[in-house]
Order: sequence, then C-alpha cells, then structure tokens
Amino acid sequence: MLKITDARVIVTCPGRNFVTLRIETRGGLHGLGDATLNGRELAVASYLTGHIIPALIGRDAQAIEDIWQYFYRGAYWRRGPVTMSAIAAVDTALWDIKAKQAGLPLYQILGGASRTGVMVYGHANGSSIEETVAEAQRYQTMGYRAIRLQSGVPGLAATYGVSRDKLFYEPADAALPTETIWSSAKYLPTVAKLFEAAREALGWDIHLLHDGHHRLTPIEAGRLGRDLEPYRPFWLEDATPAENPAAFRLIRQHTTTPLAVGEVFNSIWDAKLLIEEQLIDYIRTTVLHAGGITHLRRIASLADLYGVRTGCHGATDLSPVCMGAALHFDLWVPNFGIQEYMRHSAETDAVFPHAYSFNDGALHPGEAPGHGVDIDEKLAAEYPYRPASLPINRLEDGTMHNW
Ligand code: KDG
Ligand code: MG
Repeated sequence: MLKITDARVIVTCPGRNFVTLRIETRGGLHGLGDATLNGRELAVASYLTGHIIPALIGRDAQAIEDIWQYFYRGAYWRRGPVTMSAIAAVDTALWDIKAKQAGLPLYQILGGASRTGVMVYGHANGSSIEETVAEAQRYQTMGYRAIRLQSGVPGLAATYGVSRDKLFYEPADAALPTETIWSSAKYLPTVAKLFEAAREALGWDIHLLHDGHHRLTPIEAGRLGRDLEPYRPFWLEDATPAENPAAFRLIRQHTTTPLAVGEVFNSIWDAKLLIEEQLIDYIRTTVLHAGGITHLRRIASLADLYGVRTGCHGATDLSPVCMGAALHFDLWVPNFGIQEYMRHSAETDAVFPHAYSFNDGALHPGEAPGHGVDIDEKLAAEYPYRPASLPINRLEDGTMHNW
C-alpha cells in the first residue's frame, strides 16, 4: 500500500489558465495531473476540492483502476467534461506516481515504445491564403512533417484558428465571450483554394490537416471533404457538431477525405458508434478531457479493432502535464496516428519544466521516471488566475451558431 497523504489543486495563469492536481504519498513520491478545462477552470478545481480530494486521501495510490472505478462508477452523476477532467487529473497523477515508483518512464509501464518518436502536427495560420502558406513553409523548415492550415476568410472579420499572434492562438481572449460572425457560404470556397496553394508551395511530401471546428451541416461537410480530395488531406477535423454521431454517416457517403473528431468527447460512449461503424479515421480524445490514461486506453483499444487511429488533441489549453502524459501514451499505443502540438509560451514552459523534446517533426517524452513533467510552484504563484472565456459565434443575421 502506498498511502495518499495529501492532494491539492494549483491554479496558475502564465499567459493562460491552467489547473494542476498534485497528489502526495507516504514516503514522499508525488504525481501531477492536468485538470484544465478552457474557460471553465474553476468548475473543475471546485469539483476536485469539494468532491474528489476528500475521498482520495487515505487510498492506495497503487490501485489506479479501483480509484478510477470509484470516482466514475461510484458517482451517480457520470460523465461530462468537468467530472471526467477531474477524474483524468487523478488518474494521470497516479500513473505518474506508479512509474516513478518503478523508476521508469511511463511509456515503459504502459507496454514499452512502439515507435521511435511521436509525429506531431503544428499550426500554420494567417489572415490570407498567402500568409498561411508562408507560415506553413516556416513550419516545414522547422522540420514538421504535418501541418494544420487555417486561414482568414474574405468578408469575415475573425475566424477560428487564425491568431493575432503567430505562435500562440489563444481563443479564450476576454473575461466574457467575444462575439464573432460566421458564414459557411463565405468559408467553404476558401479551404480548397488554401490547400491548392499549399500543395503547390509545399509539395506532396508533407501531411496537411484542417479543422472545421464543428461549424458545418453534414452535407456541407461532405462537399468540403470532396473538394479537398485532390489535395490528399491527412484529415478534416470536427466537420459537424460532435453531439450527433449519425451525421457522420452522411459525410462518409460523400467523401473519402479522412475524418477526425473527438476533442470535446469525454467518454467511450461518445465515440462508440463512430468507431464501430467506422465513420471516422482518427479519434481525437486525449488524456485530460477523457478520463485519463486508464479511459483513453480503453477508447484506443476499441478504435484499434476497427482500424481507427489516435490523433490526440494538443492545443495550448492542455497543459504540459497533459502533453507529457499524452506523449507516453502515443509512444506506446499500437494504433497511433498523430499528435497535435501547438507549442506553449516560454512562461508556461518555465512553470512546467518537462522532459519531452522536439526533433525532426516528432516529439519524444524523454526518459525521466513518471510522465516527466513537473511544476515550479513558486513561479506558478506569480501568475494568478484571470477569468477568460472562449468566444461565441453568430451568423450574419444574428442567429447563434456553433463556435
Ligand atoms: O479549448 C478549445 C480549444 O482547445 C480548441 O478550440 C482547439 O480545436 C482546437 C484544436 O483542434 O486544437
Ligand atoms: Mg479542433
């Protein structure tokens, strides 16, 4: 028995908000888990301090599966992003402790490395097609083998994925939601033009990705997928709102462009139909919002049966703690596809010292025992929480739309 003696929540804002759970055990080993839910950080912090931590103290840190079942099956109110992010933080911290106890990097505990590195995709964005393609060329020079392309849309003042700052796209930009205006009619013709220009400038020896960010109807998504086919995209992500998996049947009828979805999923039940009917090619759930390594492993195993590969969400609102854990998972998981890597700011990297490193288009989690990510609490305390919300979207006539 390795008794859990204490656990606490650390909230910090080195440029953006992060919530971290720290679990202490008798003997001095500690583990960290990311509990950040963009724009809803304090809801998860409160769930942890009010409901999880009091029931966690005194338990055996080695009993990861039992603790996962205790907080999932043992709760009458199951699932949802707040609950599952809190459970994920506990689970990640416990896997960190188990690997540290063994003196091994986490991927060795999961089953060892299945590959030499984790292929990642970076974000190239710009206000115009020209700017986006130039930015993609910069990523190509940095060694990236996969690049996500998002460009501004003529006639729309702002759109998802296009930052004001080249390195860090942080949509949660104000205490209350910023309102943006959306038009699928204006957006749709721009994407194929962007991909055409990108193939011309970057060639074919590079993977290109695009995120629709849940904005299209199924038939619009089918058309976009078909328009992109000549440019062989790696994937079209989140083409329609993710709540209705049946919509993907319609998209699939119309295009062979590979489909990815799931960054907003928090349980295997969200992904079951999509995987079993082979309606998607990549499942985007990650360690943090889908119940930790214990649950993500279950989702990936189901996906493997149906030829669906992983493509873990890795935006900057997932902290380096989540990234570290995800990279160990990615290095092991047999049906790995790709990992998103947006890069954190220098301030964030300083607050979360980590063992992972980038080389030749791939990340490697490093060989430090555990998941290899720590927190400098003194530095973290210098960045107090700042309220920040994700934007909302309205159509041009004022109707509320999906952001
Ligand atoms: O919190 C929301 C972001 O993580 C999301 O908008 C980023 O869609 C995203 C992506 O693919 O990284
Ligand atoms: Mg996305």
